[in-house]
Formats: sequence, structure tokens, C-alpha cells
Amino acid sequence: MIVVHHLNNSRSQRILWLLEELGLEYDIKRYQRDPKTMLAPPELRRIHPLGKSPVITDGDLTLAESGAIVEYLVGRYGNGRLVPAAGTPEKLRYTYWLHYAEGSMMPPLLMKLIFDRLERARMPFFAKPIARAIAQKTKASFIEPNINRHLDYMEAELGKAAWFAGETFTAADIQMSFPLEAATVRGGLNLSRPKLMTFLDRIHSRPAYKKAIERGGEYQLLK
Ligand SMILES: N[C@@H](CCC(=O)N[C@@H](CS)C(=O)NCC(=O)O)C(=O)O
Repeated sequence: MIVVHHLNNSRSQRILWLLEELGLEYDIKRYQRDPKTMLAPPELRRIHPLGKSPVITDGDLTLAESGAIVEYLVGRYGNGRLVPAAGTPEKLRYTYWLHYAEGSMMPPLLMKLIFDRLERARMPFFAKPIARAIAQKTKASFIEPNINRHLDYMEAELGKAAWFAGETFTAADIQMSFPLEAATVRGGLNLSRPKLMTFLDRIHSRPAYKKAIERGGEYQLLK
């Protein structure tokens, strides 16, 4: 049986969604973020040394890293579903977006989260103006322009085809959901980028997405 080690409000929601799209049976082992630090609890490090979510176990196998989990699940259980045919331009686009989500889009969104928190953090009064100035300067000069460039790029790419890899929905769209959802809460993604917002509407209306939310529980992305 596949077990998803699922942290509330996290990327592991994506894996539940993929499993629902594939119609596979799975169990969920739940972990709660520390309400102050928002970090995963130490129990998750017993499953994988990094203690990050998602991690899956499947028999003797323990696998972390969302992209690797997606590739494993579609490869082992997909029977060709949710992946373009080998050797096609769509397959290359699929591979590109599967890696882009965590490799390129998440880093500036994570930096935004950290610097937003630094700006709001409690600290001695004399340190606050300095911390705020550093946070604001870093966001304005580096992080926000970077995020905007990514958003413009993805908006243009979704103008070329219905889904990220082409005209057919694939697991790359599942992998891309998390950075785009995160961008709506902390990256300034809104209706000024209609293709991306329509993409989110379309994925949110998929029955498998809804079922995964029902099973996963709380899914409020961090600000
Ligand atoms: N690139 C990794 C990132 C994993 C990751 O950072 N997961 C977050 C949840 S969204 C986490 O476990 N955060 C809690 C912590 O760092 O303690 C992946 O895609 O699996």
C-alpha cells in the first residue's frame, strides 16, 4: 500500500491529487506543522532524514522530493496516463515543467516568504528598522522582480497551449499547481494574469483535485 506522509498546508497535497487522478488506493499518515515555526514535526525525520513533506513509502521503498515521487508514481502505476509519449516535443515540455516547478519557481517564492516574515518578525526595537529595511530592499530589488519575470513567462507559455506540456493535462500540471497557488498568496498572482488564473480555476474544478482536498484536509498556503 502506498502511504503518503502528509504535512498539513503543504506540497504533499499535490501527491494526494496525483493519486486521485490515477485512481490508486493509498493511506495518509498525517503530520502537523509547528504553529509557531511552521516547520514539520521531528517525527517526519524518522521517515526521511530531511524531515520534509512529501515523502511516500511503498513497500520497502521510501521516496522524498515531489518531482521524484511524481515520476515514480506515473512510471510504476500510470500505464502511460498523465505523461506524453516518449520522444515527443510534449514529453520534453513535460520534463521541463516538472523540474521548473521546484527548481526555478519555488526558490524566489520561498525567499519571499522568508523576507516577508523577517519584515514582520518580533525583535528588539532597535533592530526592527534595520531588519525591515534589509527585507524591503531585498524584496524590491531582487525577489519581486524575479517572481514577476517568472509569472510573465508562465502566462505567455500558457498562451501557447491549454496545459503546460501541450493540449493534454499531465502530471506536470499537478507539479506546477503548488507554485502557482503559492504565488496567489505571496507572489502577487492575480487576475492581471488571466491565463494563470484560469489554469488554477480549471485544476480546482477537477473531481480528483476536490477529492484530494477532502482527504488531505486543511490546505491554506503559508504567507
Ligand atoms: N523540493 C521539495 C521541498 C520539500 C519541502 O520543503 N516541503 C515543505 C512543505 S511545503 C516542508 O516539509 N516544510 C516543513 C519544514 O521544512 O520543516 C519537494 O518538492 O518535495
